[in-house]
Amino acid sequence: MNDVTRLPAAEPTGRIGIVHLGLGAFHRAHQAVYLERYRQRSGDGTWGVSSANLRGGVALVDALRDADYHYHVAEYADRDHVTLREIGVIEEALFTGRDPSGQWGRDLEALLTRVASPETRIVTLTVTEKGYFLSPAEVSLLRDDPLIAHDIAYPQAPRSAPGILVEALARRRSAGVPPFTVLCCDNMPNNGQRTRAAVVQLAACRDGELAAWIEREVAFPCSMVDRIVPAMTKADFARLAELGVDDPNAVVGEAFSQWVVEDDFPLGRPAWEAEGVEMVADVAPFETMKLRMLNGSHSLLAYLGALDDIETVFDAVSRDDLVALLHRYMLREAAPTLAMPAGTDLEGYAEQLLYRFANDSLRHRLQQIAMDGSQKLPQRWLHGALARLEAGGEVPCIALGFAAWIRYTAGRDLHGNVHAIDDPLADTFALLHEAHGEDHQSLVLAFLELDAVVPPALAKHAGFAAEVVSAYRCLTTHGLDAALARLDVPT
Ligand code: NAI
Ligand code: CS2
Repeated sequence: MNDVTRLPAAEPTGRIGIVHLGLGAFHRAHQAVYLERYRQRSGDGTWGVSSANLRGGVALVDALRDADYHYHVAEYADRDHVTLREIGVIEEALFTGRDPSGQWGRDLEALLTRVASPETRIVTLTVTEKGYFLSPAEVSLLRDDPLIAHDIAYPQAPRSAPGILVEALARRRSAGVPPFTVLCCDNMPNNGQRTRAAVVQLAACRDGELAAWIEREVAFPCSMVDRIVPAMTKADFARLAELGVDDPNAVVGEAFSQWVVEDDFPLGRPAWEAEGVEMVADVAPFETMKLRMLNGSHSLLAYLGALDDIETVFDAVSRDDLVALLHRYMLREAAPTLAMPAGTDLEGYAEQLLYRFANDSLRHRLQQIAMDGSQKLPQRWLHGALARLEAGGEVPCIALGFAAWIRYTAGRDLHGNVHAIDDPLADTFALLHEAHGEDHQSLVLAFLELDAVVPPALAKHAGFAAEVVSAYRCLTTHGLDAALARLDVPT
């Protein structure tokens, strides 16, 4: 390591203006970094963060408390250049999920009190796509999901993120406190509007007037977030220990970071623009670009690579044929579907993405990206595929990716190695594989009929179905190299 920059944390202020739901790796390495930089530069101490885990992650909450809420973020430009940043802006950590003994809601009242407090002006979220309990293809609340059914039955003791937002907003409304702004930071299209839909639909199950008030009064700006922050590995901790950082709460990410936010914060916000946050009127073009080009490429690598025992994004882009596939996918299938502001250089963006994927200091496991495919594929591939086909184009890369996803959901790679399927629809996938077995055509058609995932017009597109069936056949019979060769990308 040649170049290590060490940056200490600012002093805590005890003043909390933001509550975050979803204290995961990404929150610690993205939003918290912007806020730490803002606090240090501006001296404004009013935007401390209370961060909560609603599902899993009790150990992290407790470990952060034990460390006085200080932790490190290692930002790697490459193997030789790292910035080690100490973060102190998270000033409280709470846990409201089910603890290992089966008890729910340890810090729920503390969280609800915090969110209902007039000091809280913004609530941010990174609870993953499935944490909104919306059907991925449509924007309708999954009322039958056990957690949502619980929150409908017991709205004052909520367990889901939408449930916590509804109860906190109800408390503010009855106390005459104006509502906080809800800022979704998950990788979803129109993420603010989707969050609003989940919250309003859940509120309507409890009180129509509350739902109408939320719809009218609460701001749900959209945002596009970007920084590659893989789950920590033992090797990451060992590498940090060599740099003198012995921190169980540390996270490692790339040096690159981007945040584009719709500027709609009625109760105010930090002056994020000074830290490089792009405050804009309309996030949609940037969000769609990132989801289809970056995340769409990630998912292609995830399913194709994981089927051939490739471990990480770095390993995958060390293969020329997979890089060629990404070029072709980004420039010929994703970019033509985007309507970007004048002057946006999509070829340059694609090159930059390939450069970021080749960061030799990140061990971004393909199995991590492969999880929750049912929640990710509509926005990453399927809406774009439909748009491209309707415009008379072709989508062989997406068809191959979709075939790989179907094969991946069988829980075995092309060499027979078993992997777990981490997806809310995992049981449905297992039933489909059991019912259709080796009948490739009927298996593919059954997956295309999953209307929670596949837009109906795409499912009905005979050309797309045929392309997925041939790709599936080639992939499962002849392997990855042959499936890529069939697409005419170099092997
Ligand atoms: P992580 O695995 O470290 O943390 C996941 C977080 O989501 C935890 O706080 C967990 O408690 C919460 N969660 C999961 N399911 C939930 C549910 N059903 N209800 C409530 N909370 C739930 O993952 P990480 O890296 O923090 O990523 C989280 C999300 O952040 C991603 O799904 C994505 O939308 C967004 N993101 C992540 C990036 C990354 O590179 N890690 C980059 C850009 C966005
Ligand atoms: C990845 C993203 O896990 C995934 O599905 O595609 O988390 C990706 O790393 C980020 O969106 C990068 O900003």
